[in-house]
Amino acid sequence: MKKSFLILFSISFPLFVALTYLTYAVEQKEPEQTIKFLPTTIEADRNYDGKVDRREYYEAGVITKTETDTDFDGIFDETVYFKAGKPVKAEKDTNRDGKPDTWITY
Ligand SMILES: [Ca+2]
Ligand SMILES: [Ca+2]
Repeated sequence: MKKSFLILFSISFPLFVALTYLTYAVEQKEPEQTIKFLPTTIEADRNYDGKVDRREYYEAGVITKTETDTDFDGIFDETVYFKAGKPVKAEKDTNRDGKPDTWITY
């Protein structure tokens, strides 16, 4: 009786230790990290003519600036600046001379 107990113990104890370790190892596994891809620039062709007419710039996922070709002539004529994701200032070229002539402060 004593011998069989010893044999049973010598088999079961290492098994118990191994299972305990495996359980611990599984519980200690790092949680899956969410991989985020944050854009730095987004370009858009809003009138589907094959030319980019809007660019949005981001830092750490927060918009910082937009450039827009509002009349689709191939020249960007409006720039909006953002702070903490909100527009703070805009410049527009309304007379098509390539220079801003209208400024908006939000
Ligand atoms: Ca376009
Ligand atoms: Ca334009």
